[in-house]
Amino acid sequence: MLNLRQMPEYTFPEPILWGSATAGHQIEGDNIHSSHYHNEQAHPEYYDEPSGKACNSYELYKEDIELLKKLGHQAYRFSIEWCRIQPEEGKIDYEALAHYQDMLDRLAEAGIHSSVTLVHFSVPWWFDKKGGFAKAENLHYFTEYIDFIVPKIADRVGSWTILNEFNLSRSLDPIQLDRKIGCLKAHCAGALAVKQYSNAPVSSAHAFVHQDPVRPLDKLDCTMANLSDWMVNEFFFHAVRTGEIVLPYRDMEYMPELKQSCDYWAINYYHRTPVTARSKTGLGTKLEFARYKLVDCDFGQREFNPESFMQCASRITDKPVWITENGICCDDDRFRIMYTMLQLEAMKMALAYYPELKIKAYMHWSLLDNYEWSSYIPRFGLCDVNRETFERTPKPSAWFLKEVIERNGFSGELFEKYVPELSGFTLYEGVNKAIGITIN
Ligand code: IFM
Repeated sequence: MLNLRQMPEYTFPEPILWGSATAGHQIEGDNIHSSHYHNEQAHPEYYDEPSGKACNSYELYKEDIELLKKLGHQAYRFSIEWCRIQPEEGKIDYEALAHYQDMLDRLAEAGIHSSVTLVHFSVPWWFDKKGGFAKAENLHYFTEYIDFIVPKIADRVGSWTILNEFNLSRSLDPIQLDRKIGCLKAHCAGALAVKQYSNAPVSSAHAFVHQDPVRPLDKLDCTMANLSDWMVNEFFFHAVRTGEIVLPYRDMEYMPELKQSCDYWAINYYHRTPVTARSKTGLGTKLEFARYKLVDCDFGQREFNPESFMQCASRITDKPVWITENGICCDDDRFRIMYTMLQLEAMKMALAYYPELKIKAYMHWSLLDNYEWSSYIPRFGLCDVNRETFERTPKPSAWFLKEVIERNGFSGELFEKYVPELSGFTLYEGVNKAIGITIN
């Protein structure tokens, strides 16, 4: 068993580009022209709370860049909100453009690599109303936007992700399939358009969730896990490797341009999904020992599962891998440090097991405690954000990561420095129920 305190000093064999990631809607605040903001107002019943002012980063972006500097980050992944640039169909907001240009300039001055996401879930409300990416005839709105924005910022962007995590749905529902195909085509069109103006590497961020059969010897569990894996993961890798768009109950489409659409694999890695044939949803429950919640709400991404990173990594050795998100939501920051240690160890082991694997970047999700799409309770941040004053306060995990960055590695002694003891912490079992467990 791994003793985190006794792990030997390890330096990654190649320099890794270290940093953190955020997304516009989750941190900027008052994102009033976005689909998400609209839905939060129109359907409060689906949300625990609205995003409101989020972390007020649209105003405080200079402060955020100072924070990145202070924490030693070499790269910052953030998204440009399409709906701020085009709040209405056919209308450009030049002030918003100047805002993002200034942000990119300041990041460049600070020597921080800008990793720009063009669509991190939220899109303009006017585009969503037309059916968004699920409608093939809407694609031109996106490519027109790309042709506008990219030349205005290309000289300052270090790397691109066109879309974020459109792979996630396992659904066979026709609209979901249309959306997935639409996103794949938008990714492809976006990547090719970006390449006309920029030499910086391009990809789309893939939430790589290992689909784990609950009973590995059960034929139907494995069949379901394979199907889920195709729906969530492999359809994307397959499309980019071969140009074939292959989804169930659809004719295959061949788009040779897809083959040039990713220079690297942008991987958001958090956890795995247990898959079972013995439930209507196909989803297995988390194992009993992973049942305790690290935040006071029901939230899936709470599992420590570095092994499944190894399984994912073994499948993506054919292009450089950038970890564009990785992190955990927890109230007790010591869990974040533990989780990150285990992830670093998994990266080390993956590099040792799969010599062809190239891990080029690691961006922690997230710089700030931010709006987790429905609630502020799951806290992924390296920095706490005061919900009234918006003051940012780095947590110990932020200083821990700073030292990882400085060494391009990690050690048990570093862990010991930041987590001298692990007792007296709070876990939650079920909704709003704190339980006491002591680990010595
Ligand atoms: O907050 C999200 C992010 O927007 C996309 N990836 C997963 C994160 C944590 O849930």
